[in-house]
Amino acid sequence: MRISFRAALVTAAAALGLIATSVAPAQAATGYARCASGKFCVFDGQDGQGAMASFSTPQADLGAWRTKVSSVYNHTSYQYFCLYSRTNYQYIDPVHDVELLDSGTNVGDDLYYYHDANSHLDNNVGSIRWAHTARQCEGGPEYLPWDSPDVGDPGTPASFGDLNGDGNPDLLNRTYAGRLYFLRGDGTGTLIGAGWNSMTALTRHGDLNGDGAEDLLARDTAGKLWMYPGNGKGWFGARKLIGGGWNTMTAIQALGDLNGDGKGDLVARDTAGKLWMYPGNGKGWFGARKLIGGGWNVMRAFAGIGDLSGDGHNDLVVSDSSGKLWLYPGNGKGWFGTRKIIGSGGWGPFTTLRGVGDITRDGHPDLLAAQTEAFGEVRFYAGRAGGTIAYNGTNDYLADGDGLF
Ligand SMILES: [Ca+2]
Ligand SMILES: [Ca+2]
Ligand SMILES: [Ca+2]
Ligand SMILES: [Ca+2]
Repeated sequence: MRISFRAALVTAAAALGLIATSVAPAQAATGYARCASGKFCVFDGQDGQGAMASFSTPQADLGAWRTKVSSVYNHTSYQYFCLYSRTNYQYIDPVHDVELLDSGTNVGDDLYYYHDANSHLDNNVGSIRWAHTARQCEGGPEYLPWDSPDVGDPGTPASFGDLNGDGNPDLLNRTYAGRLYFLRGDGTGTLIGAGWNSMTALTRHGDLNGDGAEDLLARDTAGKLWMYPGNGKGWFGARKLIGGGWNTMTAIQALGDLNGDGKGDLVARDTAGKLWMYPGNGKGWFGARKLIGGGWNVMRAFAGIGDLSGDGHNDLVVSDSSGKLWLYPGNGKGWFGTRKIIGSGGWGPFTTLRGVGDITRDGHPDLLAAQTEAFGEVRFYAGRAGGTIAYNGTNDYLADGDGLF
């Protein structure tokens, strides 16, 4: 794992009360406010003072400014700015050779507080560029380059979790910038669209509108639930409004067919801890909901896993507040049989659980567990006969703001 150099540095600076504010000075003529919209600006004084140069394209070599930059201001639409003490964005693995500025919280800053693996950045910036994710500052793609080790292996092709119908389960990655990518498991990603940070919940698994392709559900900040019909190629058609009032739900999980009619269903937990089952009608929305449980506020992360227990009915995996992991076996009638513990503890940090289909091609669906905090591990657990799971390796690490669905 790469060292979270920036995170450590910023945390230490915050503890010492050293983080500079981004408040524009009253006199715009000499401060950060001089930096025009769309530009990245460098200053030879601290706090936006002194001479200024502004850029709208990446600079592989800052030239005469290499020994002058003491403060910077990000007025671009990119969340990240990447600063390198060397030219040509040189980055040395495994130690970060780059510093990142996040326009969301730190649009202007003095370089006095920053250094990379080579040297201090104050009066020593060789190259600059901007990015949607921290991953790009390190020379990677914006999206999580998920490379499933088993893609293309022989064995039974997966159907659960396969958005594009090639037999390999897929993931969706929402980046820090709210851009949604389709990850097919071969390390590549395809941009689906931008603006997805307006969604407070995303969930998929199962065909909701009866065309055979897996669909996506998303709740917006206003509490509206939208259905994005999968086109079977890894992206989605025009969304349709399912309904409003979904902000009363603290968990929303699609899990494929739960009641045995072949149509994708949904479970949702409300603020009172009640668990509701929304039966899909096969047309893209849901019939009358049914109460299927109470006391679910102790549950944390949810995953529609597919049929882990091996009885032909889709199941639910959830972690609880004590860090245990539970399998709730679907009974094929729309609710669950007696739950079974499949993880005795330590699941608390894994705030993201996802059913990822059968990536190991052994007929048992597998589980993804990720620590959503910055730079967290993405682990895979292989489903086993009898409804158990076994650790199957760490594939990747999340960057700030990554969501996986
Ligand atoms: Ca696929
Ligand atoms: Ca569909
Ligand atoms: Ca159903
Ligand atoms: Ca089952």
